[in-house]
Amino acid sequence: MSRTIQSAERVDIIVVGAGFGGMYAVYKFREEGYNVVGIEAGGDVGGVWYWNRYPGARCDLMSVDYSYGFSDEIQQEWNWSEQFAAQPEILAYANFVADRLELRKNFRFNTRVTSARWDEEEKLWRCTTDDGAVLEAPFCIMSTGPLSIPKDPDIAGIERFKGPIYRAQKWPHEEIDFTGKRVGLIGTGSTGIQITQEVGRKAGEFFVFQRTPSWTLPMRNHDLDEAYLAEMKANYPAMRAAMKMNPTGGTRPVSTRPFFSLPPSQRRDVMEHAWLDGGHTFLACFSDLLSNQAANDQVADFVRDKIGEIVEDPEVAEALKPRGYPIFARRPCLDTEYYETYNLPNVHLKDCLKDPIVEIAENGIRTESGEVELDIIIFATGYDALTGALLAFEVVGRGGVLLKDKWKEGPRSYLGILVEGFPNMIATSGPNGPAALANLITIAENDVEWAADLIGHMKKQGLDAFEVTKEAEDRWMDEVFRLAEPSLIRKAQTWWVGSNVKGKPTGLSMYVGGFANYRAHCMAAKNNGYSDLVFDKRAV
Ligand code: NA7
Repeated sequence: MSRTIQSAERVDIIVVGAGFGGMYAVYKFREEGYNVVGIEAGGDVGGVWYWNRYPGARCDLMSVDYSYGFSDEIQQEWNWSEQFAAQPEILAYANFVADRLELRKNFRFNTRVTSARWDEEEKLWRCTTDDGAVLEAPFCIMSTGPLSIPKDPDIAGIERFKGPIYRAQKWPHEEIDFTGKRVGLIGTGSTGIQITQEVGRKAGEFFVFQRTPSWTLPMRNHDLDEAYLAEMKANYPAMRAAMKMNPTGGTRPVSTRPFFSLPPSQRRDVMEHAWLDGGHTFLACFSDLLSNQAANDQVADFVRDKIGEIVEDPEVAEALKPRGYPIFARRPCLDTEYYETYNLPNVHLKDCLKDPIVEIAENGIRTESGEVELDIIIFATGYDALTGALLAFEVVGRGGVLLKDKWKEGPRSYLGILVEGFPNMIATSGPNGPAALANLITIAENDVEWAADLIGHMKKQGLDAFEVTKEAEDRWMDEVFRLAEPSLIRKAQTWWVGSNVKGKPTGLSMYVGGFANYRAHCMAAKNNGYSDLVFDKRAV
C-alpha cells in the first residue's frame, strides 16, 4: 500500500464545497451522527457569494425565496433588509448560518480537492487535496455549484494590459476607487448589467463592450419594513410548503394563461402592470412564453419598445435591443435603471456585433474601428457553468472511468444527483436537474434531504454501496431531453446550453419541467424503495 493511502484520514462523508448546498449537507449529515468533513477552496462559507464581490452584485430571486427553509430558528432570527438582497447581505446571511450552526469546525477552507477516486475494493472515495492531504469516506457529496468556474473571454492580449483587470467572479475584497478612471467592461449578462448600473455612475468614463444584448426587466427593489417582516416570519411554514409545489422553487407566481387567450389590449395591460410591478412577475404573465414563438415575439416587441422609451439616443437604444433569439431564452436579468445608465454622458456603449473586439492592448481594448484607452478592465464574461466545477478536478469512478470521459458528449445523470458508474457519489444541484431554472437553495435542500434519506436507508438495511442503473439514468435523460425538445431556450447561444465555452458539448440538458415536478420524481424514486439503484450488502 502506498504511503499516501497509509496516511489517509478516514471519515464518514466528504462534502466538496461550502456554498449553500455544501453548508446544508455538512449540517444535515453531522446532525444525523456522521463524521463529516467539508472542503472549500474559498477562505470561508458562501460559495459564489464569497467570490462575487463586484459592485452591484445582487440576487435576482427574492430574499424570502433565496434563503434556507430547513431551520425555523434561522428564518425567525434573520432579518432581510431588502426584497432582493445584495451580495454583502447574502454573505452575511451565510456567515450567520455558519456561526449559528457552528459549521466552520467541519470545513477545511483554502483547500481545493484535486482528485476524487472510487476504490472498488474498499468501497470508499479517496479525495486528495492541494495541501497534500488524503481523505477517505464511503460517501462523497459534490456541492460544487453550477456557477463556480469563471471564464475569461477568448480574446488575445489579456496579459499585455498594463492596468488592473478585475474579474467579477473573483473580485478583490477591498473597495476599488473608480473615480476619474476610464473603465472598460466586457460582458453584458446579469453580471455585466449589475456592474454597469453601479460602476457606470462612479467611473470617469465607462465603456461597455457588448456582444449579445441581454433581456432585462426592472427589479423595482425596495426595503422590507418591520410589519412585513413580522408577517413573513409568521407565515414562513406555509410559504416554504408552497415553494416546494411551485415550478420555480420559490414564491413567484406562475401563469396558466396562454398569451393568445387574451385580446391584444388586455395582453398589453397585463404586461404594463407586470413591468410596473417589477421583479420576475413579468415572467408570470403568460404560460407559453418559452413554448410559443409567436407569443414570445410579441412580448419581445413590448420590451424592445420599453428600451426605446428609456434610452434617449436612438442608435444606442437600437443596439441595446436584443434581436435574433427569443426573449427569456437567455437568463432573464433584473436591473435597477440599467437602461437609464446609458443616458449618462460618461457611459458609452461599444456595439461589438458591429465593431468586434480584436485584442486587448497595453493601454486598452482594440476593436476593428480603433483603440479605446482604459485604466481598468472588468471581465464579466461568465462561467463554465453546470458541469465546469465537477470536471475541474479528476473524478474517477468504477473501473477507472473518468467523469470527464463519461460526460464527453454532455452530462448524464439520474435526477441531477447520481451518476451511473460513480457509486456512492451524490451531487447537489447537479447537471440534468432544474438548477439554474429554479431556486438553487430549494433545490439544494431537496437534494441534500434526498441524499440523507438514501444513506439512512442504506444504514438501516446494512448496505454499503449504491449505484444508479444505466437504464434508470437513460430513462431520466430521455425525460430531460423530451421536455427540452420544444423549449425555445434551445434557440439562444448561452451558458444554459453550454455554447459560451469553446469545445464544450452543447445542448439543453437541464430539467425544464419545473421544481415541483422534479421533486415529485425525487419522491417517487425514494417511495418505490430506490428500485432504480443497485446496492452492495455490507460484509459481516
Ligand atoms: P453570462 O450570462 O454568461 O454573460 C457573459 C457575457 O460575457 C455575455 O454577454 C457574453 O457575450 C460576454 N462575452 C464573453 N466572451 C466575450 C468576448 N470574447 N467578447 C465580448 N463579450 C464576451 O455570465 P454572467 O456572469 O453575466 O451571468 C451568469 C449567471 O450568473 C446569470 O445568468 C445568473 O444566473 C447569475 P455573448 O453572449 O457570448 O455574446
